[in-house]
Amino acid sequence: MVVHSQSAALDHCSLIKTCKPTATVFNGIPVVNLRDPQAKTLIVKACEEFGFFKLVNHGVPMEFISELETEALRFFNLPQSDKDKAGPPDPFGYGCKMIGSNGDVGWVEYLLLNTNPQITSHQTHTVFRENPESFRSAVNDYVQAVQRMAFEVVELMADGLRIEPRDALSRLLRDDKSDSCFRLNHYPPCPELQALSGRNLIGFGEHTDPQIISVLRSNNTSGLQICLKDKTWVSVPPDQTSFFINVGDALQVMTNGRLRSVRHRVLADPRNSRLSMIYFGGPPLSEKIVPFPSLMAKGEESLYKEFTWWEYKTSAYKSRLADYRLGLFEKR
Ligand code: GA4
Repeated sequence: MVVHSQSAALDHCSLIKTCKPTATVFNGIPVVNLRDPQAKTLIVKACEEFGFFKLVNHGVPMEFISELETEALRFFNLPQSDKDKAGPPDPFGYGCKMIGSNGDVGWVEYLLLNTNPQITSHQTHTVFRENPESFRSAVNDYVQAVQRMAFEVVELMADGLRIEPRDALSRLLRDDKSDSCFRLNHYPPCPELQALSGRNLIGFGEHTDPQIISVLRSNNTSGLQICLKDKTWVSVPPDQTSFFINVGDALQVMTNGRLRSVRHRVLADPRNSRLSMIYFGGPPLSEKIVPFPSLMAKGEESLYKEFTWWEYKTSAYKSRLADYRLGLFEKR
């Protein structure tokens, strides 16, 4: 995304919503040390209260993180015409400003990638065709390490919730047919708009993630905000050495509403570019998304109608970013 002049920048911005940078910086984000013997209890508590927590001592090698950051920045710094060759994101590939296919826009450019090895040959021809092998290998090393860590996190969740067997969740993410994906988001700075209006551009509008779990890592530029239970928006202080874990809609249903999927958004920073990398762990398309029986109290009924991940995903992809997607599947 190359900004040539102030007026060109503002042209680009006209469709993108802005927001006063007023949300308070929140220092109450729960922090979980993956090696803490209490981790399972702390994870469940954080996911019940916020649907969100910060993970430290996660075991993902820092070199994988910095290699991918270098490769991703090299890609996003290419001329626009080169990046466009890796698009459009239908469903995987490079996208710029347009999010999904129903009219959502944001001050962001991104690469959406599949993590399923059966589909990656398609990516080889689109995304990685014009890019060095070092990019593909940095993505693979990073995604594999983050997946291993995510499997451990959801096993701890299952333990903490007394879901049996303890791999009831992780087996969905480990499955060869797991419908998981990976996203690199780049939010360029936009100083002109900030100077003129005192407002920040919305990089990625408010939404919940449809999958089971999302694992986010960003550079040290702020921008991520989460919505608390009382509906106030707070800014999450960035931490480039840690991961942030989000509960997704599917996990909210599988725990019959005990864990809540977190509404979040990203504001672009006027001065610094933000780069984030997110793994979205989803189940196989044919998987029924229903509450785990071992978690239900005697006589407790599901709050949701029965549906498969394919049905939920199809419905999600027809929705606008900010929609409350679970509403269609609630019993009432
Ligand atoms: C939000 C989470 C992931 O980034 C994503 C997004 C997807 C897209 O960018 O194409 C969606 C969005 C996300 C939810 C509603 C639909 C689909 C954009 C959109 C408007 C890849 C996903 O799985 O769902």
